[in-house]
Formats: sequence, structure tokens, C-alpha cells
Amino acid sequence: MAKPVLHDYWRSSASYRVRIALALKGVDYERSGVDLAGGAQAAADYKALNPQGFVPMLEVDGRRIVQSLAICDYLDAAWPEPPLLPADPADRAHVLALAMVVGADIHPLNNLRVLKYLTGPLGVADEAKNAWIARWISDGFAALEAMAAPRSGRFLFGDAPTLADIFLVPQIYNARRFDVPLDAYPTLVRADAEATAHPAFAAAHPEAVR
Ligand SMILES: N[C@@H](CCC(=O)N[C@@H](CS)C(=O)NCC(=O)O)C(=O)O
Repeated sequence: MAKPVLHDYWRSSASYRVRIALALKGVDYERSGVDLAGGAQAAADYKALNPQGFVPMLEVDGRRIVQSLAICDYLDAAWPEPPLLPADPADRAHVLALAMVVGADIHPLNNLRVLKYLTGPLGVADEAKNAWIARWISDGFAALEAMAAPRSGRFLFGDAPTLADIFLVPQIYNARRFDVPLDAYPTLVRADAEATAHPAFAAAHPEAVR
């Protein structure tokens, strides 16, 4: 197998998820930067590869895989150790649900194109844009805290990192970037601290790949 190539952007949280999964699996890969700040994701050459105009995208043996959840699922199938999801079907559904609070319900509302639409065509001021970001992170984190706390351990579920932590850590990074208070989410903050100290999460951190 040729070395996989990850098309990503250092500060993209969906890319950060995939970098964590790759590092946890110990996969040797190359990065190809897509400059979101400069609009490279919308250029015709990139959209010909990924019609959604998003990062991340993983190229493996001539195949292109998009959507961070699908990429993580691919990595888990191709490199089963360590597993990203528990084996028990109900536990697996629980961990996927935690990840989806972030991936499906928080992150899409604060995506770059959404924020650009707010501040551009809708004429929303920066202060209101930041309130929008904080609103959806806080709303999602409050639910995530309540869902995760009863079954958390050192990590969001149990004592080893799972897909839930892979989705949580980049979203906490985003929350801190936008000064969203996190005091009300002790389980999330604890799991984030534990994960951040893990070498695979550290290697994937935006500042480590910038
Ligand atoms: N659901 C997608 C979301 C990907 C996504 O939103 N990527 C962002 C960066 S975090 C992006 O490429 N945004 C480009 C834009 O909004 O123009 C996934 O999980 O991969």
C-alpha cells in the first residue's frame, strides 16, 4: 500500500479528528495542505477531487475518502488496533452518539462557510457571530456532559480513547479559540486534559502540524 495522503488544514477541527485517528493507529502518512483561509477548498481543482469542497480527504491507493466519520471508520476497519469503538453494540452506539453530538449537531453550525454567510450576505456583526458560535457549542456541550458523565472514565467513555474523544478534543480546541466558558462541563474538560496528554493527540494538535 502506498503511503496515505491526508488533505487537510492545520486548524480545521474535522481534519484534526482524522490526524488523531491516524496517530492512534500508528499509520505513516503524508499531508497535503489545503489553505482554507485562502479559499483553496473552493478552487476547481480541489472540488474536482472532493465535490463538497471540504477537508479532510484521505487518498489511499488511488481511492479518495471524504467525511471525517467515514475516514475514521475506514481507518478502524483497515487498522483494527487499537479499536476506536467498543465491541458491545449498545456501548458502540453510545460512543457514536457522543461523537455525533459534536460532528452532526455542533460543528456544522459553526463551519467556515456558515460563519462567512452570516457575516457576508446576512450582514451579521462579529460580536453576534461570536454569540452564535458560543450558543451552539454551549448547547451541545451541555447535552454531551449529561450524556457522557455516567459512563465516563479517564476518557469520555471508559479508560481508553474512543471516537468520542477524537471528536471532542478538536471541538474543545475550537471552544477555547472563541473564549467559550467550559466550567459547566467538568467531564468534557477532564477527558480533554487526559487526551491532550496522550502522544497521539499531541502529535495531531494544530500547533504541532502548523
Ligand atoms: N462533515 C464534514 C465536515 C467537514 C468540514 O466542515 N470541514 C471544514 C473545515 S473543519 C471545511 O472544509 N470548511 C470549508 C468551508 O467551509 O469552506 C466532515 O466531518 O468531514
